[in-house]
Amino acid sequence: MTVNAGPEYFVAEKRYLNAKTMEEKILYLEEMIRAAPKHKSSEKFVAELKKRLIRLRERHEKQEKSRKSSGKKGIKKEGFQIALLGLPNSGKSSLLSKLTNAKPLIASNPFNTTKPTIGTLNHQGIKAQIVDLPSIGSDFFDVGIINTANLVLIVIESLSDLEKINPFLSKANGKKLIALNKSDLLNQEQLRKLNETIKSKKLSAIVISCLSNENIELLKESIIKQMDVIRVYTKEPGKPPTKDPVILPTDSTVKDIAESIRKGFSLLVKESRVTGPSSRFPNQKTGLDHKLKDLDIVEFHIK
Ligand SMILES: Nc1nc2c(ncn2[C@@H]2O[C@H](COP(=O)(O)OP(=O)(O)OP(=O)(O)O)[C@@H](O)[C@H]2O)c(=O)[nH]1
Ligand SMILES: [Mg+2]
Repeated sequence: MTVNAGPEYFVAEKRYLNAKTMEEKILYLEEMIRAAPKHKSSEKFVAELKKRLIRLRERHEKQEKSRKSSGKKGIKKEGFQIALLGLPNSGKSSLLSKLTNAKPLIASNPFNTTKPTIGTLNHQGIKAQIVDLPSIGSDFFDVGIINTANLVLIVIESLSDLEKINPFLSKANGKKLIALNKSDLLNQEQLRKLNETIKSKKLSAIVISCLSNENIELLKESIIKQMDVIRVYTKEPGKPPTKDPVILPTDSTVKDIAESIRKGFSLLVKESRVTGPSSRFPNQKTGLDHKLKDLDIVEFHIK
């Protein structure tokens, strides 16, 4: 610089030249403009700096726009959507790899995930889309999917993490479930206390470990419970039940499952027998209006 400037200007300029991100560049350029001499002879110089600032801001805005749209691009909501929310390193990507077929990047350094990554949970025929998100605090974190997901799975290492996470849930429309990860790092006493606190605070939380697999199956079951669907098997007399269940909304009836086999099928039913959580005893004879429960088996005798 040819004009006389004070030391503040040079400090800002040095920071500007060493800035690693666009945000930092903008910040220090603003400081340079503030600290630049205000006399007549430097007018042209200051005008140049301001022009540079405008160009930087424009470039930054463009970058932000494309970053945000690329973050969401490819994330099409398919059926029931679950979003993973948490602080850096809590184990979201590890959990995605445990619950789905996805192979995300997992590493011991934080902020490894830089874009939403999808996997499909397929638990006994019930499917859900799971989206692993960049951690809170990441440049790439975007709250959009958290707000619209059917279920936010909050992945934490300690209950105290919830304080930092709660502000990001203020507009979340879906249900919430907490996965308290890394239980393998706790001793018996710590585990006992943790479970006690969860119980006394009535938190919807499950203590899991992606390392030892503790409670991963239980977590899957809890997710399914949040989906408000039931799995019902059908069978023909004298034959074993179907391998894959029929997925129905909760509160579905024997008539609903009959109709799901084939439209009009319920009219052909002479007798239906239910074995499972909704029956008082195995092979209970029921009417078409009998309300089914998850994991029931329905046997149809037709006319
Ligand atoms: N001991 C232990 N370590 C775990 C467990 N789950 C994950 N980790 C480790 O924690 C680190 C972070 O795991 P990630 O799954 O990458 O965490 P993340 O939440 O996706 O983190 P970022 O996306 O990088 O912010 C890795 O070193 C994992 O191996 C667990 O249950 N127990
Ligand atoms: Mg990750």
